[in-house]
Amino acid sequence: MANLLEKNREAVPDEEALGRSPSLGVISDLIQSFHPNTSLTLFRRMCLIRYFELGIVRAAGDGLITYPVYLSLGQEAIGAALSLVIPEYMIFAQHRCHGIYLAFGGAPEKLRDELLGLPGGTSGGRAGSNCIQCHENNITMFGHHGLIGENVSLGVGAALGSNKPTVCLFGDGAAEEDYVFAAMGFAVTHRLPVLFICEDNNLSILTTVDKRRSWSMTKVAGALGMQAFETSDDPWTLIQRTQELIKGLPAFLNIDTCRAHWHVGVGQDGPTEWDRFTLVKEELRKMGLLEKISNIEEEVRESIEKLWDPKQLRKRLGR
Ligand SMILES: Cc1ncc(C[n+]2csc(CCOP(=O)(O)OP(=O)(O)O)c2C)c(N)n1
Ligand SMILES: [Mg+2]
Repeated sequence: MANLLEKNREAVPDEEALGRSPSLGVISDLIQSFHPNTSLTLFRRMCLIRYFELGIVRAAGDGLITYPVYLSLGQEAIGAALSLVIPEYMIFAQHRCHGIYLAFGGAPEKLRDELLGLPGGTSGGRAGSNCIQCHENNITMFGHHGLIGENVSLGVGAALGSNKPTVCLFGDGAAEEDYVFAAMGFAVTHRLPVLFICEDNNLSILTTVDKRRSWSMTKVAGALGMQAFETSDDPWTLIQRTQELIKGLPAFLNIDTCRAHWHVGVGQDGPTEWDRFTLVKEELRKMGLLEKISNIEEEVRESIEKLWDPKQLRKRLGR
């Protein structure tokens, strides 16, 4: 067994041997080929996710949110980038999905109410953070029900039945569930229009990938017969890669990213390996967009802070 594991490790390609880094697979200077307005929209969506999630952290600290929450802080670039390329896809989301919901245009008030357990929530306040549904604002989003990776099989089935373009999002932990491979293989055999996205934050609760497996999900997806890329969460690279991949579905993208808060809840273990939000701001600053991004950030921060105003929340909760 030990020999087999050693052999598999040797087979890991050079770029993966470099390990996790913010520059893994990143296409340099790609930002310059984008219209500034696209980059600003991208940034606005990242701000929306970041400040919404920070609102949750505050509300939980004030004792106003008492349900479990799965935060997208640190992983904002993924939803923001995908929402620009595949806005009309059916979405089969995992438990950590606030960022996807918000970036694709889900109403922030409804997500807030869901987390507060109020009837105005996405599921009338009865499903909670890990199961966000949306069937309005031109979004078709199905939430997760408890078994990690189940949304991959469900999404493949929905694509088979409807032939509608579909995106299945799952974590690096969910990627290890047997039914995920089976569903991906089925999608290849039947040429289904499914984009598989692994939000690889290198953690399944608290266990890092190297302690859980000796194989690469990107290689497995490639071996099943679909196009597969590995990259970190630079949003411009994500846009470019997604545009390429959707020309020939099914396809797979493994995105190295960083979870800034605990698996569940609002606590933090320490600083993340990288903070994509700050890196994106720096890129935009270099493009001469500092004033514009400062205004966008301020505007989004103010509007989201109103949404999470503790006085209003207490009133809504009848406290
Ligand atoms: C089939 C199944 N096994 C185990 C669990 C317990 N569980 C819940 S979340 C989780 C880790 C998920 O990690 P990952 O898929 O990487 O998503 P992340 O939380 O990192 O975004 C596990 C093991 C579960 N919900 N379902
Ligand atoms: Mg994970």
